[in-house]
Amino acid sequence: MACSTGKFLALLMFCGLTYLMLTHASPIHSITNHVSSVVSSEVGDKSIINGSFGFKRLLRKPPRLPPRLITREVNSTNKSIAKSNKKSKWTSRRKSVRKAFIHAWSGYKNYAMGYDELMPLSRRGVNGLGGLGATVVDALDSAMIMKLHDVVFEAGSWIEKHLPERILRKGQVNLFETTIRVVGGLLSAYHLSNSNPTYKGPTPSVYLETAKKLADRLLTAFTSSPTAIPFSDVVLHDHTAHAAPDGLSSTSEASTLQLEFNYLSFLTGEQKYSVEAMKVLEHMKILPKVEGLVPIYISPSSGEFSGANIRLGSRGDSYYEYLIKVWLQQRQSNLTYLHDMYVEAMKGVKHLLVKKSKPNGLVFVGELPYGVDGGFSPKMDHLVCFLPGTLALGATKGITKAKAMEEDLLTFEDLENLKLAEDLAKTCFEMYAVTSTGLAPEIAYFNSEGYSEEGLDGGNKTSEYIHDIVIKHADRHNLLRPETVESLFILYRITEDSKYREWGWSIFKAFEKYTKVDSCGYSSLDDVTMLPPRRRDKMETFFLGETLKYLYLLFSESNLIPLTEFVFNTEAHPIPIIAEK
Ligand code: DMJ
Repeated sequence: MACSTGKFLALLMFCGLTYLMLTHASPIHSITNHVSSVVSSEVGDKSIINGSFGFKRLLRKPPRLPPRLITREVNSTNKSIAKSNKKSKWTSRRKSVRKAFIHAWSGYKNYAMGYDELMPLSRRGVNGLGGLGATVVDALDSAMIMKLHDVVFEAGSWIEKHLPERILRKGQVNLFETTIRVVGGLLSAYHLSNSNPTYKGPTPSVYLETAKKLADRLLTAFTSSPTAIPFSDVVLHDHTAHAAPDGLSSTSEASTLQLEFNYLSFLTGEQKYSVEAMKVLEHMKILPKVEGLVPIYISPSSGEFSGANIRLGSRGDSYYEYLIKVWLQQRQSNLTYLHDMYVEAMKGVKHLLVKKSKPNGLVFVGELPYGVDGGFSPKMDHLVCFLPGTLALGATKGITKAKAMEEDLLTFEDLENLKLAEDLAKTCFEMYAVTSTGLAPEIAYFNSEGYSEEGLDGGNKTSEYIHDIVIKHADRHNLLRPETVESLFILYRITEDSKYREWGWSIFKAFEKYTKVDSCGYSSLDDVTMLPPRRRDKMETFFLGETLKYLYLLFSESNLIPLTEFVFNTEAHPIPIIAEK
């Protein structure tokens, strides 16, 4: 009996101890188990090194955990979160540009509809371009790209109702301005609306017919000239054309008509537009040049360049732009002369016009006001800021740098031009960043070898380049010009470097802060170095046609108006590349 009582007590103790072992795990122990069970998926059975929780595992249900990701999956999840954050950042910035466009358009529509431009402070319209409603046409394809259906409808309906009649009735217009803004805008609207039938407004053929009607009148500038160089002005209502008062045409103006006239010929099947416009470039091909560079004036009566002034700013700029773009538009073998002229000109630019500023080495493009035998001027118009974009486009022909490198398509010269494009884009951006307003002046000078001027800085004392960039009093205005953001857009597409997007965003913010007129549109400024800056009471048509369009595209995906399928005319109207035959 004593023995069996002892056995019974021993059995009871054993059962009690077993019970305690199975149920009395400490919380710390339990966390350890949890961690171990998580780790176990990575380290396998080695995790069961302490042994003591073996029974408990059998009896307890493990806590429910989210599916475990392996490191590779964690990384790719993090990457896709970062990517989608980045995407939504640019989507929201793109929306801000769209909102700015709506504000600019509403101001124009409410106070200046049908006039060439808006005066946002006086809240009225002004006809500075001959009275063809230039803002309506310049803005239309931007509205299409931004999918602003109401604006497309309003602009399209105005064009259908008023423009054909104005083309017959209006007086003097400038051949170049009318071609790049109105003909270019109509042709681009034709293409975009033809390929997207959801736009409200007139049928696409209205845009094409109106462009043709206008071009038929503009042709007089070519046909009445004794040489291949057209007269600069046309009187619409009486089909006449004449030279500017000094008898001269700007070189850039005569050579910046071809994308538009070629495309019109392609669409209508009538060769006369292309034939007349291309005669200009064929003629310029044989004229004497300075290492590919040309004077900024040309005479329609003699067909010769006039004077020796060479620059890539006003009156010279888009000559160089169209050499490469007209070649890109068709890439036909009989146009290789344009590519050759472009290549030679860019060599000339690098040899004769590119210099570095002091003390911090910004690369800039200066001028030869008295030709190659006269002195060098370290003056650079904001207009020259089209060049970084053009150089990048000329180097890769619109594909990304990465793809061009991968396919071994870039020559030494292409790489050199791409590098110059990047350097110049930085300089153009610094022309904004150096001022108090964050907006560039119309013209900047650069302290450099043989030139030094102090006390004329942009006002932003925190800029590293405050001593490099000189801004003279007469040059401190800002007309809401597009050239820098145009280049940032092209460089972003080609290099895929997001710094160009960030630069564009800071320029956009400065436009918002200092040029927006709350009650109506946006205004040019008198002095970008002053706070607050004085306003000029003018919203140029290219603010809607170019500046906001390029900013919108800069913040959009690269498949929106791809550079491999379109060339932008000099007023930012995308024109489809004509497929190679
Ligand atoms: C526009 O009309 C065109 O971009 C032209 O080539 C130059 N000037 C203005 C914009 O600055």
